[in-house]
Amino acid sequence: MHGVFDGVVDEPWRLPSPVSQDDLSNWKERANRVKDAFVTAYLAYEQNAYPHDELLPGTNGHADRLNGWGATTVDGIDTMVLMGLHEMSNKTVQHVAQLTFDRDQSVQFFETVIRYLGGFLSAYALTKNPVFLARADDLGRKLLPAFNTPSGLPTFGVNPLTGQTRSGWMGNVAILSEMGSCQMEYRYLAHLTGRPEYVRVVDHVTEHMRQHEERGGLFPTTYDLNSGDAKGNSYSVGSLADSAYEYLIKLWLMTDRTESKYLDMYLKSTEAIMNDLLYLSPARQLLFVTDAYRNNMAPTKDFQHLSCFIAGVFALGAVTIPNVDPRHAWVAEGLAHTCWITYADSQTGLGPERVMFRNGGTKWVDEVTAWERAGKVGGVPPGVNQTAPIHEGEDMEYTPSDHRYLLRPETIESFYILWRTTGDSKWRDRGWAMFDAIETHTKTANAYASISNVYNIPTKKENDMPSWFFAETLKYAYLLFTDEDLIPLNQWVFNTEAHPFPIFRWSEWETKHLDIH
Ligand code: DMJ
Repeated sequence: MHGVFDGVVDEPWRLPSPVSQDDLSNWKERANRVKDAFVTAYLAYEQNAYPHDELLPGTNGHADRLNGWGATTVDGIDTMVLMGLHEMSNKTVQHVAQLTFDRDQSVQFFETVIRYLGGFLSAYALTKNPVFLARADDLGRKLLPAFNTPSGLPTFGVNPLTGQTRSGWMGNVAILSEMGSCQMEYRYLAHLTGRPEYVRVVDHVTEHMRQHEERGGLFPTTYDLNSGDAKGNSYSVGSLADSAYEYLIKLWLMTDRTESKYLDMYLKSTEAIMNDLLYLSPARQLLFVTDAYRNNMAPTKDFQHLSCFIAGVFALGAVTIPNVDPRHAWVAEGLAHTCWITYADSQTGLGPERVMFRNGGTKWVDEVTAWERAGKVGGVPPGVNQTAPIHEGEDMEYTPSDHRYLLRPETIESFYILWRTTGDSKWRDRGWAMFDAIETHTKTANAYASISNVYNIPTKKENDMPSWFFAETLKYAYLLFTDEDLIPLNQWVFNTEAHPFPIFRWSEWETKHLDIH
């Protein structure tokens, strides 16, 4: 089994064999509980909200914040397939087949790419039903006008019928997470269709990012759509930024580790993240990732649930990058632990949307370097300890600044990747505690709902059940508990909405025709 402190890369990957036979029935049962949760929630959506985007679980109403194309259905198809819910997934084919995109409406480019395009592509990859590919190709083409800007960076919104673009709430800028999270989808689509324009538009964006690396590998969070100049005031791996970093390593993995430019960018980025954005809390030695101001690199000390995905990204790099610095595995372990602590410290066992660390805090890179120089006393790097959750009256060292739990996936996502790449069963156990808390504290009469405060019991339910609950949270929980390795990480790579795409290699013809370089 691959130990997290080995810093060894296996060729081919040596992924752990899951669990001992003794545990089998227990975990199978747990996986089935997740499947039951999916079925319950989806049926409630189907009965009360289909074909709209999302169920409003408090009123049994519906919301159409994601184009009104049935986001919950499309986001959920691959989860249905993986859970073996074939009757349910077969029913979605008809829904997808009748979707047309010649609609005079403005849609959000990023959300449409990661949820709908990503959903169609993974549904196609898993079922080989050509309906999904046809819709993906149609949608991919209709969204292309988003790139018709002087800088070539995509706009916030685009009208799939007229090609008219529109700016979003931040004005005439491209947001880092949005411009950096369309490359996997369009490149895989180009592989399936042979259309060079798909590669051309997204490779231009990645190249733009490469030319705007700062501090060795960080990217500012916004860019002027006309000049392409960086405008953002901060660096972050959370809101406005997150998946742009995730896609660097995933682009390298998706084409079977053949395109080293993505690995180079990823290694530079992670080095810069480790140097500039990682901090340690003084007492509990909790490793956390925070934003820093671009002008003086002062940390905001803000720690977001959204940022918890990056523990899984570091874990993936730790087992796939040849001779990678062992710090990558330590960061994965330490950050995932802190994400867990924010869950385990709370009354509900669910993690808040945001917390603010207090009382100073030191840069992790300085502490770890000092620890190494001093002869690695104790054998465990700073921030990689396994601190227990807090007891009544003790200081958490952070103040919750947004108390909600929005059924988000990032923490369980990282646990799943850590479980599959390290074989350490604590990630599974913690994931189970998390799912148990979801069952106990987010369940409504017939579905599940975001909650307004993870520190108050009984919980107040919000009238909201996001489609990512179906695409990501329940999928990662199921994959974490099921013994069968349904999506081996050396054959598949997940987009940022947890839609798995197969790892492939460009053929010689594709390299020329699609101008892969
Ligand atoms: C999802 O839509 C995606 O994971 C995205 O990258 C970030 N936000 C949500 C889930 O929290």
